[in-house]
Amino acid sequence: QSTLKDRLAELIPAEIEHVKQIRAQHGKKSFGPVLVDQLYGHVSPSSRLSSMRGLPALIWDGSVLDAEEGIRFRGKSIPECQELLPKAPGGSEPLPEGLFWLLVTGEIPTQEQVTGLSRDWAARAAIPEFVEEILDRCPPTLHPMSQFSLAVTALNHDSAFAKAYQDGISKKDYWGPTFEDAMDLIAKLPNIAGRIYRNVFGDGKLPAIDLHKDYSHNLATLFGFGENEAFVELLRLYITIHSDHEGGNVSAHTGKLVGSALSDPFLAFGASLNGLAGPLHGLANQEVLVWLRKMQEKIGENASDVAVKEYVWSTLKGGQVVPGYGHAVLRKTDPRYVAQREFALKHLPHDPLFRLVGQVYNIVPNILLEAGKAKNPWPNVDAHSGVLLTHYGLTQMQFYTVLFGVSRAFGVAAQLIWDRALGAPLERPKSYSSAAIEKIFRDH
Ligand code: NMX
Ligand code: MLT
Repeated sequence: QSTLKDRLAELIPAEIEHVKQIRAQHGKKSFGPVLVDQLYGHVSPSSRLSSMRGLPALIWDGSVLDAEEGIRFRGKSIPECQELLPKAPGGSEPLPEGLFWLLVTGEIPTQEQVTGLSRDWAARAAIPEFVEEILDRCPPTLHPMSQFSLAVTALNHDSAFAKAYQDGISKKDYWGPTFEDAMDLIAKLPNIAGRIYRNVFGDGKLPAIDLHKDYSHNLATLFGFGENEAFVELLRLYITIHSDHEGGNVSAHTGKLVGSALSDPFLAFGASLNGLAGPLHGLANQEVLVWLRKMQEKIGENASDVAVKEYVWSTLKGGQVVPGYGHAVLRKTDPRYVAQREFALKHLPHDPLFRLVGQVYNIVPNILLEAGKAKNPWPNVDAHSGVLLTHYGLTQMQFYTVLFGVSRAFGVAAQLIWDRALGAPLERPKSYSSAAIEKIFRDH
């Protein structure tokens, strides 16, 4: 059985040649015009082209997002991944270990290869004592995402890449220690996330990682839900669908940008987490639950459609966004929302909060269309995730984005490995002053 690193070593030379070929054939071809509006971002409600929206600027083979169809991981849709990727014994959701193998190699792994990854990550899971101390000293009032980012950044202390760079590693070998750091990063996140959860919401005591269990099972155990097989299955699905969303989203792009300075994967992913912590990106999963709870407080638990409509309008009239709705790229209901809805229909069809989410789904898109601003009135991944976690007892909504972060590490780590393997250079787009724009176009 080849390990992931052996398989990568086989794939990299061919991919370097492949990229050379593409560049020789198409390297000097234009990819279309860039409008001045795209540089400014927010211009005016009537001629609005958001910041760099749609600007072709990045290469990432791991996943591609189609505005109508949603995400495909190495060409595979979410239902295809659910069907093809290996599962836990007795389980029906894909193991995220398999998704990582797919993101890195483009290949569906065998059950043995996936078990090998589970074992490898469990063996690497311990975090340094000083990182435990950093977390233990954080006030419980510090947002879990800030704690998460602090701890991930601190893992840079033991970075194989940073050390190899100091020791004078050759460029062509960068990917090796990057791979080791990427594996360590993913492996150590459960202990970090578990510690934050137990410190902020529990008694600070943490069970040990089981070397024979899969990643999601260990993660669930660290939160105290390891005995609940349905919750473990939810985590498997959750991590898989949140792992990657092509290269341009804030967290993935930030990781790539920071990694391009040859900052190691811990520093790069720490930066990703800071982007994910924003309410227009990953924090939206927390915001959805906060918004739903406020709605329930205001209009009661079994409110009429009319009352829900009024509440949605009051959100918009208050100059706020409806969290969980809209997307920078998608123009249809997010297939990640659909996958979670199907999970809910199978496991918790009568949950009252799930029914509220369904009611909101029937109401919000029409209101956003009527309001006329949002380019996409449909729900995104965050509209659904918190309801599932709440159902199983993980009710602490401030923690939800940490779970998104654990998942997003899979995509960012895979991308960092390939960026170093393909010799991706320092990212440095050009910025212009308004005076320069006026000068360039004076005679046009
Ligand atoms: N509620 C109210 N207004 C909205 C919404 C919404 N859900 N979505 C977009 N708009 C507004 C947006 O604020 C903008 O208004 P203005 O011109 O006054 O600035 C206008 O519609 C046009 O925005 P778009 O071009 O449709 O959206 P953009 O690509 O700039 O932003 C999001 C995309 C996702 C940031 C935006 O849809 C949003 O704020 N959604 C709510 C927050 C959310 O769910 N974020 C999670 C995204 C997924 N993720 O996990 O990262
Ligand atoms: C994501 O998963 O990163 C979000 O849907 C945001 C995006 O794709 O821009």
